[in-house]
Amino acid sequence: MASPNTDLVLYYFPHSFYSQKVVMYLHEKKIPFRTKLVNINTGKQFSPEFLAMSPRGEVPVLVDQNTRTIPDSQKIIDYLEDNFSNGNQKLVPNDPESKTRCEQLNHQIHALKVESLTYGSSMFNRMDLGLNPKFPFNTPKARQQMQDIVTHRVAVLRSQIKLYPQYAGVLNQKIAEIEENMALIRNRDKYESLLLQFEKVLDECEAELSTHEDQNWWLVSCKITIADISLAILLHRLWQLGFEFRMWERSRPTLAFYYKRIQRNSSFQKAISMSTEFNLSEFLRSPMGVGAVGFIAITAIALGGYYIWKNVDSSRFGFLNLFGVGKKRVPPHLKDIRFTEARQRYIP
Ligand SMILES: N[C@@H](CCC(=O)N[C@@H](CS)C(=O)NCC(=O)O)C(=O)O
Repeated sequence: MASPNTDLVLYYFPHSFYSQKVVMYLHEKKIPFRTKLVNINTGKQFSPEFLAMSPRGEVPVLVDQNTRTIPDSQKIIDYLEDNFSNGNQKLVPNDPESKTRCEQLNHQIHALKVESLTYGSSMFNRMDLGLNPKFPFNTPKARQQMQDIVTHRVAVLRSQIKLYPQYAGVLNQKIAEIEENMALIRNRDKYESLLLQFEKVLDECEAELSTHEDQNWWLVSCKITIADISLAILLHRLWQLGFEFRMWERSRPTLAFYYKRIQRNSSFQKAISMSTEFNLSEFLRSPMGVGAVGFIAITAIALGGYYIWKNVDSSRFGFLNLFGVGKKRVPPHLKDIRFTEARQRYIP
C-alpha cells in the first residue's frame, strides 16, 4: 500500500474484518494514511510494543501524530468523523431520520460476532453448512489454522498474562468473552443460532433497501455512509466464507443487487485487495512459492536462451560469439565478398 506523508498510521492486518472497515472508510473519505502490518497469524499482536497500544492485542489501531492512540474500529471511525470531516463529506448523514437509521444499522452490524462466524465455518462440515468458501478460506491449511486458533487461543492469552501481568484485567475479560463465543462454535445448533442472528440483521438491511424507489440509493442515503462500509465489508466476509447462497442469493434479491453494486466502489476494492496482496506475498515467501518462482525463472532463462540461439544475429553482439550462441548472419555488404572468397576457395 502507498505510504503518503501523513501523521496518521493505521496498524492493521489485511484479513481482519475490522481493519478492512477502517481502510475502506479512510479511502472513502480520501484521508491520507500510512500502514503498519501486524501479523496476527504469527502472534505479533502480543508484542510488548503493540500491547502498549492495544492491551487486548487487537487490530486495528490508529495512531495520530504519535500522540493519540485509538484501538477499536468503531472508535477510530468516530474519531475520524469528528476530526477529519473538514471540507470532506461526512459519512454520517445530517438529516436526523437518516442519521438515526444509519447509526442503528451500523450498530447492529458492528455487534455481530464476525470472528465466531469465521472460525465456526471451519469447525463443521462444509456440505452441511452449504458453503462455497473462497481462497484462502477453502484451503485445508487455512481451515486447520482456524481450528488451531480456536483450540489454543485461551492458552495463548493465559501465557500473555504471565508475561505481561499489567494487562491481566483486560486480557482476563477477553478470555471470558472468548469462552462464551467458543460455545457458539463447538455446537452445531448454537452455530445455527449465530447464523440466524446474521440473517436477522440482513433482513433489516433488505427491508431498508427495499424502501428506496431509486436504485442508486445506498443503505440509508443517496450517498455512502458508515453503515454501507460495515455492510459492504460484512457481505464480503460472508462471500469469502461461502455463505452467499444462504444469505442473499436464495432469498434477499435487493441485498444481492446491492452487493454487486458496492463491488464497483473503489474504496471497497482497495480495502479488500489488501488481503489478496498479502496472500500473494505470503505465498511467495513460502517454500512452495520460492519453488514456483525458481521454476518460472529457470523456464524463462531456458526459453530466452533458445530464442537467442535461434534468432539473434551474433555478429551484432560480439560477446555471444564467445559462447558460440546466435545465428551467424552475414551482413549484406559482405555477402558478395564471402561468396567470391568461397568461390575462389572451391573453384580450383
Ligand atoms: N472491537 C474491535 C475488534 C477487533 C478485533 O477483534 N480484531 C481481531 C482481528 S479482526 C484481532 O485483532 N484479533 C487478534 C486476537 O484476538 O488475537 C474492533 O472493532 O476493532
